[in-house]
Amino acid sequence: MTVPSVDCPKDFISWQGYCYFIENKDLSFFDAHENCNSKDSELVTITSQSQNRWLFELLRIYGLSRHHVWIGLHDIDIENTFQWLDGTPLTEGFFANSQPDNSREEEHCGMYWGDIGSEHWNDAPCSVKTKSICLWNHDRSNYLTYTRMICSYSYFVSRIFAYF
Ligand SMILES: [Ca+2]
Repeated sequence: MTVPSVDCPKDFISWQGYCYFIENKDLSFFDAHENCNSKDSELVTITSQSQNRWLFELLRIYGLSRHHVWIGLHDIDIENTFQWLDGTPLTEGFFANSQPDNSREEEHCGMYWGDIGSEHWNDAPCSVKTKSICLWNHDRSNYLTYTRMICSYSYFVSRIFAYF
């Protein structure tokens, strides 16, 4: 497969034309989102099983296969309708068999599930402080996408404060 070459920012890892950053600090989903934004990036959007497996292998290399790791997935707007922070709807999810379960009706954010140590996901309370993965917004010229991110960000902030 031919993929476009890309020069990643410092500390980002290149794969298939995209750049990823593993954040080792323990942050809530919202703080992880802000932390990614401070690096011109967003919590990661995952759109294929190959990408999902590669990211989990990366976590394993970093010694994080048994840690929870935030990805950019949430169902804050509509319960059990998951979407990515960049506004992309979830088309193919890789949740663990028992998930998402919205336990205690307070789980609205998506993560690699450290409990099971595989590439499968769990929905968890957004307030959990744990690791995260950022995906660099290398297409800064796409004004429409960027504007949509800012709009959804404002909405996201207003919603998240309603929860906490
Ligand atoms: Ca869950």
